[in-house]
This record gives sequence, structure tokens and C-alpha cells, in this order.
Amino acid sequence: MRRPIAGVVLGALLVTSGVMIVASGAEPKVIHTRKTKDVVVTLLSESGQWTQGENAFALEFRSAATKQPIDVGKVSLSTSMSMPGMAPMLAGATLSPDKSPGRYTGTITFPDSGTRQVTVRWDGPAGTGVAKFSVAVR
Ligand SMILES: [Cu+2]
Repeated sequence: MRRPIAGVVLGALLVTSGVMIVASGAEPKVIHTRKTKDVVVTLLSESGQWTQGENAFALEFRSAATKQPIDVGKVSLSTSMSMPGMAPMLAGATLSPDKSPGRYTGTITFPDSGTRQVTVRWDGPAGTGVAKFSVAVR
């Protein structure tokens, strides 16, 4: 049972960041938001973080100008972790469009914890784009 106060605080944070969550069972939490020139990309999951092992997650795309969801076409996400004395560890995900417009879901597996450099690419009617940011895998 979620404490109401936590829900209110989370709701306020999400409204502040311009993210609208459509409740479907457990509400996803924001892992990271990155604004590019035209598009705001938000990475979400049920727990609000990535952990070692398999992770289900969602990406939401909104117009930076209007805050409305946008269909960005084909979406991919790749991650890299540089480790001393070895080749970078790579992991990626192919995303599928969700029922809500501008929302995509996928899974990704991390063999270990550590900070990942994340690259999100999209290619569709609204043009191509890329967003890069880092996420700590717990
Ligand atoms: Cu590693």
C-alpha cells in the first residue's frame, strides 16, 4: 500500500518536470530526463532505477515546445560502460511502441553495476535525433 504523502510528492515532481504518467498498476518513476533541442526524452521504470540483471523500462518522447507526446518512429537505446584494462561493456535494447503515443517499452540486461553512458536514437516522420546521458546501475 503506497503512502498517500509519497504519491502526492511524486505527483508534484512529475507535474513539475512536465511528465504525465498514465497509471497502469504501479506508476513508473523517472530514472532520467534529457532535453534536446526539440525533444524531451524521459527514461522510466517501476522502481525508478536500473539494477544488475534484467530491467524493464519505458522511454517517453515529448515536444520540448508543446510538451505533447510525439511519435518519433523507430527507437533504439544503447549503453556503454568503460572499465579499466578491458574493452567497454556494451548492452542495448530494441524498443516497441506502447499503447500511449510517444511511449516505448523495452528490456535491458546488465551483468554488473556501475555507471552507463546511455545513447537514445530515434528516426521517424518528425526527424532523427539522439540524446546522451549517464545512468548509475545499482
Ligand atoms: Cu562493467
